[in-house]
Amino acid sequence: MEIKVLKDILSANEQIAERNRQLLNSNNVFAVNLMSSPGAGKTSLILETIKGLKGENRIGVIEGDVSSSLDAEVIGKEGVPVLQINTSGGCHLDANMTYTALDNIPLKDIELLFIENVGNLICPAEFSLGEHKKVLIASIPEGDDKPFKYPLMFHKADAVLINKIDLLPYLKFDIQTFSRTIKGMNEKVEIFPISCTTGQGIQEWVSWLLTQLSKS
Ligand SMILES: Nc1nc2c(ncn2[C@@H]2O[C@H](COP(=O)(O)OP(=O)(O)OP(=O)(O)O)[C@@H](O)[C@H]2O)c(=O)[nH]1
Ligand SMILES: [Mg+2]
Repeated sequence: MEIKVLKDILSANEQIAERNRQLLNSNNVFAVNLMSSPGAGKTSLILETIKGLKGENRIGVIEGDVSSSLDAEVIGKEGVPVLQINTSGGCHLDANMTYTALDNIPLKDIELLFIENVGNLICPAEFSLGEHKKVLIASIPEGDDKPFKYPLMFHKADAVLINKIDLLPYLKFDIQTFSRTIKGMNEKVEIFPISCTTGQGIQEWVSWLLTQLSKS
């Protein structure tokens, strides 16, 4: 019985996610669902990506947090449309919250929409938002065992960014083994080692993103 309830919730979410996808497509908006554990670097990545795109693409951002509008305030300083969703305790965004946000952000002025999910490696993986790509940030301080502990997230990601590689000299993290593990779970996944602090790897990530945008 409990399994049925969960299935019903997920299938209701999937229907709204499909409506979101149609709304995004009809406005020519390409949406990226950005997921990670708290503090892995989602907001930093959005800032570095805005910088890397050099004003050549029309960007919008939806910020999901349990509480506060701190991230939206930081992004707002870049002069791009930004909307904060507070989940009031909820540990992930869902398609319905995203639908409300899409109704309140100027889609006509946006071609690339980042949706920063709530910092959490478990629940966001279950709930589609209607995005075109799921991007996961894993960071060096979290350790290289996370694909074993949170497999669904790694299984569903279209791209995994390994952030904070500037910290590799100080922490134990084997990038080659980590990458091999993820590829073993999800052979189509793209992997980019990056540092939002030094800018290393950001250009490669931005190139991939622009290729996905041009294919959409
Ligand atoms: N050393 C280092 N620190 C980084 C890097 N990227 C982000 N940080 C720092 O990590 C902390 C968290 O970064 P955020 O971008 O706020 O992370 P987040 O995933 O958006 O965090 P939440 O929204 O709270 O889940 C900040 O202090 C950043 O300055 C990096 O590449 N290297
Ligand atoms: Mg953030």
